[in-house]
Amino acid sequence: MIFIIKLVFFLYCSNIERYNTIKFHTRDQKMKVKNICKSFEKDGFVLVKNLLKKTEIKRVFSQLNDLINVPTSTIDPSLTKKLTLDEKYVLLARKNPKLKSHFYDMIKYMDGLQQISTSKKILNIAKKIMKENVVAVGTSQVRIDHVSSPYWLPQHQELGQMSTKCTLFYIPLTNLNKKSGGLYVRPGTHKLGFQPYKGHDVEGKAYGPDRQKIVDKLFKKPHLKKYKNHYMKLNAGDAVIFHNYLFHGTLPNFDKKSVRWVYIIRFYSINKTPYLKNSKNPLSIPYTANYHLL
Ligand SMILES: O=C(O)CCC(=O)C(=O)O
Repeated sequence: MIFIIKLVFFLYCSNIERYNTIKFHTRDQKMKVKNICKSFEKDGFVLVKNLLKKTEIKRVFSQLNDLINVPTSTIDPSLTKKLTLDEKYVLLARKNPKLKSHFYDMIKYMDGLQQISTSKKILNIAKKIMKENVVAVGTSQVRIDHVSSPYWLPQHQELGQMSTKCTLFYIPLTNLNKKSGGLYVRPGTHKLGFQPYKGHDVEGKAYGPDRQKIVDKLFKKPHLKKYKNHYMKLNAGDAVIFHNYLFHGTLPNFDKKSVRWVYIIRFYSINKTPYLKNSKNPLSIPYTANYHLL
């Protein structure tokens, strides 16, 4: 725990606005997208303010509430009106963790979220960044972290996906700050390409928090020392768009009063999809694959 608190402090100290931040809802969209692509290429990520409108976020929360009412009413139907969405989620996690997971699994099928991931503005950015006419809209999910949830992820590159070329959109649906944690990245590391380290061939969640120490050790090597961690304070609707080889991780939510809701969308390059190139390849690239050879 002390290690995590130190990490949060360190990340805050290094939170200098050296990186490009682009405001989305202003004139000259073409220029904006050009700048987004430029920053993405240089740093491996770009922060786009206000990518989602307030109305879009409101709609997602309204759908999440409708969705969670179904399992919540199995505990007590009157709770659907009495409790907030956060309260329902925490209650479900405590009283029926299996049904809480079913709620989580169903989120990605909600039409409100699918509408966002296939919206013109988001697809246009993804295609321009990836320089492709067709992209595969991959697994999108809403990550939910409350104070005792163990799902925050030590730093990693995005492996185990459909394609070796992938662009991620990390979009908080609630404001994030020092307490509620969230995403941090190591700018520029996308240019390193695939970087193997002890345990990279195991999914982050399965490997456990020791993964962070291994990654920190990797970045103590003389040629990697220059890549420092960077935390961004994000508001609901902002987006961090980042490259799959950019080292990134999340910090736990220390805020007892609020649940962290973050929408994540992944876009894949069809040209870098091994499944399409060899009949023996599985749809998702195994973590154990040698990414240098793909
Ligand atoms: O939101 C999270 O905790 C994890 C996000 C992330 O790093 C990922 O999905 O790869």
